[in-house]
Amino acid sequence: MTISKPARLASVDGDAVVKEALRRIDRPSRRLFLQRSLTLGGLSLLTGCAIVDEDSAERALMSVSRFNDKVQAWLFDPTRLAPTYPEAMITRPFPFNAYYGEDEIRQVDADSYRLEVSGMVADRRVWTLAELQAMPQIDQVTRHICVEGWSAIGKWGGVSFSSFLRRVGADTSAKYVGFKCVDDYYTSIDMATALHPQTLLTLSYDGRPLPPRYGFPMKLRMPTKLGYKNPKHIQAIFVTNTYPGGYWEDQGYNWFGGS
Ligand SMILES: Nc1nc2c(c(=O)[nH]1)N[C@H]1C(S)=C(S)[C@@H](COP(=O)(O)O)O[C@H]1N2
Ligand SMILES: [Mo]
Repeated sequence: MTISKPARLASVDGDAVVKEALRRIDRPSRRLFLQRSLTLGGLSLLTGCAIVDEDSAERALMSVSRFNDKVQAWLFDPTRLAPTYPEAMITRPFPFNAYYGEDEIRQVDADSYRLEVSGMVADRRVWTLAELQAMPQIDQVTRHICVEGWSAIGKWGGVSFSSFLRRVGADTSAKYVGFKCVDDYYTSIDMATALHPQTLLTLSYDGRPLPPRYGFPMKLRMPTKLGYKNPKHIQAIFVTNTYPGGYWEDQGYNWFGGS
C-alpha cells in the first residue's frame, strides 16, 4: 500500500509555491521564514490552511506574520531599554529615507503648523509647535534600523511621548496609537510601545530643530522599532481600538516591526 499526499497538494510543486509566496512578502519576514527553512507541508501544518497555490501560500504566510505580531507584543518588555551610544558614534551624514526622493521632501510652515490630537483622549484639540516646544525636553542617541539593510546612529530630542499621552488624557488601555503625516505616510503602534520610556515626540535632530529631511516639524522616534514604524512630519495623532494599519504595513510589512 502506498500512502498518497492529499489530493489537492499532490498537483503543486511545494518548493516553487512557497518560493513565489515569499517573493511577494517583505524582506524581514522573508528572512525569518527562510531561516526556518519553511516547506509547504510545514506551512500548512503551522497555519492549518490548505495550500494549493501561491495565493493560499501568501495568505498562510501573512497569518504567520500576524501571529508574529502577537508574539512580538507578548515578548515586548515595556521596561527594557534599547542601547544608547556616545555622541562620537553619531553617523554623519545621517541617511535620508522616504517612499519618495530627496527632491520631494515636504516643507512644512512652522507658524501655521497644527498637530491634531483625537480619538480616545480627554483633551481633543490642536497643538501649535510652540506649545510642544514648551513641554520638558529630553535627548537620546540611539540606532535607527531600516529594513532596507542599513542602520545609523543619530541624536534626537523632544518630549517623552508617555508624558504627552498623559497630558492629553489618553486612554492608555486602548490598543493603538495612529499617526497621519503631512505626506501620504501613516502608521500605528501598540500602546505598550507608545508608553515606553524611550519613545519620543521628536522636535530636534543633533541639537537643532528637526530639519525637513528628517521630518520637520515633528516625528515619532522609537529605538525599539524598525525605521518604517517611525513616522516623520506628523500632523495627526489618534488613540483607538480599531486597527489603523500603515503605509508599508498594508503592503505586507510586519505590523509590530520591533527592532
Ligand atoms: N512621513 C514619512 N515618514 C516616514 C517615511 C516616509 O516615507 N514618510 N519613511 C519611513 C522609513 S522606511 C524610514 S527608514 C525612516 C527614515 O527616516 P530618516 O529620513 O530620518 O532616516 O522614516 C520613516 N518614516
Ligand atoms: Mo525604512
